[in-house]
Amino acid sequence: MTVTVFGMQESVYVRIVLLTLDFKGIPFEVMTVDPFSAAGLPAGYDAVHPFGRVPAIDHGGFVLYETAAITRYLDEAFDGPKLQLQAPRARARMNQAVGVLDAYAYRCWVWDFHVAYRRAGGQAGWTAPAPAASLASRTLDALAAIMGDGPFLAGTPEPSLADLHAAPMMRYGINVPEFRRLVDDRPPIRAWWEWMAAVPSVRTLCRTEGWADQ
Ligand SMILES: N[C@@H](CCC(=O)N[C@@H](CS)C(=O)NCC(=O)O)C(=O)O
Repeated sequence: MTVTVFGMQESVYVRIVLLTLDFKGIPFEVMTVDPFSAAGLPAGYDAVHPFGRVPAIDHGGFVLYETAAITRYLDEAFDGPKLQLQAPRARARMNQAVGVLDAYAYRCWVWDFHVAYRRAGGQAGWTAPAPAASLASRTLDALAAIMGDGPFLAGTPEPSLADLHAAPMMRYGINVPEFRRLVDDRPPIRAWWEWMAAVPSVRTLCRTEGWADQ
């Protein structure tokens, strides 16, 4: 049964769900909902997502919002590679990485770096405000610490939901030269991104129209 995803492809959180669907091999369709469009949300969308955000899914009448809930549901309800670790400590590390990404990395990497850089015209010498640069370093250090010997973010030999949560945020952040230098300074994170960036669905689903990804 096809999963319907409500959202738009530019959204980091929608991309996380789309990557999860792709890694699991689950058929899906996207129903475009863009909270940032001039037209606003479609009538009735508050019955799908009471906070008016994306993504949400509909799986045979089971409607669900909140990305971390959606990805865990998709992993558990469908066959395909298991994207959650079974061992309690490994699962805790995976959930910890997702928590760090949501609470500290998303706003910094996507809005304070990528969006601010683009709004400033994408100039080569652009620098982020000091608090954002500091937070970017701390989030990258925190993820490197969780990752340990890696190669994936939960410290595992195979990708997990943590990696799929991080990739769309990294895609946006790393387009900014200053952010890219911070990643280059952390070889395990750089090596992780090299692997993720080469995944076909990361290349296609995390592509921004009209923007040359670095
Ligand atoms: N906690 C939500 C966050 C989703 C979220 O913030 N989505 C953004 C797009 S990436 C959105 O819908 N923003 C619309 C708005 O802020 O009005 C989740 O995990 O799904």
